[in-house]
Amino acid sequence: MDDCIFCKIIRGEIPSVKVYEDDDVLAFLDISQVTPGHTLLVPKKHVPDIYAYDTDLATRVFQHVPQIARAIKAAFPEAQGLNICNNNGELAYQSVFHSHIHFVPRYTTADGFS
Ligand code: DGP
Repeated sequence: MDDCIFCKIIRGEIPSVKVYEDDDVLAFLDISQVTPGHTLLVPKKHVPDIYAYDTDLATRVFQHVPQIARAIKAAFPEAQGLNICNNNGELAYQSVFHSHIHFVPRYTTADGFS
């Protein structure tokens, strides 16, 4: 997809901070860090949302979820929780229509948690 921002990141046309990469997926830091370590996992194949996955692609992408979670936990040991989510559709707050999985580490703070 020529004008897809995540396809441009995958092609290296836009810089990103890479967390993991193989033939099927790329994980990189979200530009809008909800908390430190906020990471996105994307398939290299352009699919707009979860409805476009076949079983093979789902396996190739989602098999990496525990591995990325462990990498974030190791890199941000002060995080005491981790949200993993996948937004589908504008009503569900999807803003980039190249499917992606969010990993948002959670921290205790003086005020409570972030
Ligand atoms: P969502 O709202 O679920 O579609 O999340 C899209 C995320 O993509 C959002 O948290 C910000 C992130 N994002 C958008 N553009 C860029 C970019 O150019 N680089 C990086 N690293 N992240 C981006």
